[in-house]
Amino acid sequence: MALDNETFGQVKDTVTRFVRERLIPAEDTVEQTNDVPEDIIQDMRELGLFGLSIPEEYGGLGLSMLQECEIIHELCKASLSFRSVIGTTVGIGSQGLVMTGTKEQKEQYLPRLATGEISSSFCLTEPDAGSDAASLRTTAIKDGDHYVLNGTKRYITNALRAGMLTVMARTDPNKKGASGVSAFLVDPSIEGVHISKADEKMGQRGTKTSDVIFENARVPASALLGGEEGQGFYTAMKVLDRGRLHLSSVATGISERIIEEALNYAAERKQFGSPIGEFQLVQAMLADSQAELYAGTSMTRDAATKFDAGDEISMLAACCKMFTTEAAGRIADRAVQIHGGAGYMSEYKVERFYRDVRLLRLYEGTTQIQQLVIGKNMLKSVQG
Ligand code: COS
Repeated sequence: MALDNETFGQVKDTVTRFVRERLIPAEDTVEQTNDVPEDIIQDMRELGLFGLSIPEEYGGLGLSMLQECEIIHELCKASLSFRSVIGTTVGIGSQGLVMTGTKEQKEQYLPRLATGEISSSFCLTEPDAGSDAASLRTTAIKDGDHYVLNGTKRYITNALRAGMLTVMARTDPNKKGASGVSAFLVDPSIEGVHISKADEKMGQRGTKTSDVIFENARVPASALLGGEEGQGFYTAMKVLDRGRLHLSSVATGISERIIEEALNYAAERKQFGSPIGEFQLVQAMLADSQAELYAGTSMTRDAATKFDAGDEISMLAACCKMFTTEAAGRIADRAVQIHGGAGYMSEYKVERFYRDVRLLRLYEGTTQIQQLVIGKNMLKSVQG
């Protein structure tokens, strides 16, 4: 699925304008209030941003992966909290349903997700199951025509805003690994689901993560994603493969913005009688950042194009996520360096962005997990 080029061009122009005219001017408010204003979220609904990846037949824009990456790159030229509001609905929260949901499940949730009437979250991580996702302990035990969920999910982005949770839980506690895990679509307003207050974080103020606790939460058997037990972990992995391309565009978008901040500062700030951008050591930092941005956007475009063609992209997505998020860290660090002492002051945006991008190397799989995925796939290609 993809939008025709002309309509896509219009959507992209609209997002570019929205970022410049609405989001960037609201960045300080988000930082001060630790929240994204409701009128901005309403504008995002009206622009169709919640429905970027949802098929047109369910009311979304039905973008291809390549198109989604381009829009996310544009959106992430503003503080990352804005993208976070739509991020789980566009990405990991809804894509299990899009990929493997039954017709009834899609009809139940996708139209409301596409308009932003409800948001979704992806509940995989637990207090004792982070990188080792297959060791998750939340259970979903069959009881007549229901499943009963018990367990705790941690750092769940947008759980406080969600109307639908995609929850990975163990339906067969006797099977310890991946094959005992199933996925469920859970309405968080049902009895037995508790969402904790938002976590305090290093950066990305305005994004909301919390614990989701299940205490004998009864969901109908029809909530089992795809109607099949034992598929939850595999679905989660496929969702994360795709999510890592989305996140690579988050990294390249904010990197472009950070370079712009550093470049503008270097062109204006004078020392030793000249703008500091005219000094070769400052140019070297700018050049390294620009080359890394170009490499990151090019590889993400390439992998997204291959994803759209139906190729297997686990390894490429991990390469993109690892490279672009590590590069974003270096780019933010150089931008602070170019700003000198000013770069450490919250008055300048690079101080904030430096903290914000630190998360990119951690969530949806740490850099070390990406290395494992790349290494395993490389070996598989020679060992079969
Ligand atoms: N697509 C489909 N299936 C996949 C897959 C993928 N990308 N990756 C792995 N699988 C399958 C494997 O084929 C294997 O299948 P079998 O049970 O039939 O053997 C199963 O899943 C388990 O795979 P593997 O043995 O590689 O699992 P491990 O437990 O060793 O680890 C990693 C897998 C580390 C890659 C996984 O746990 C992971 O991605 N962890 C990070 C989790 C993460 O990103 N968390 C962030 C939470 S969301 S913000």
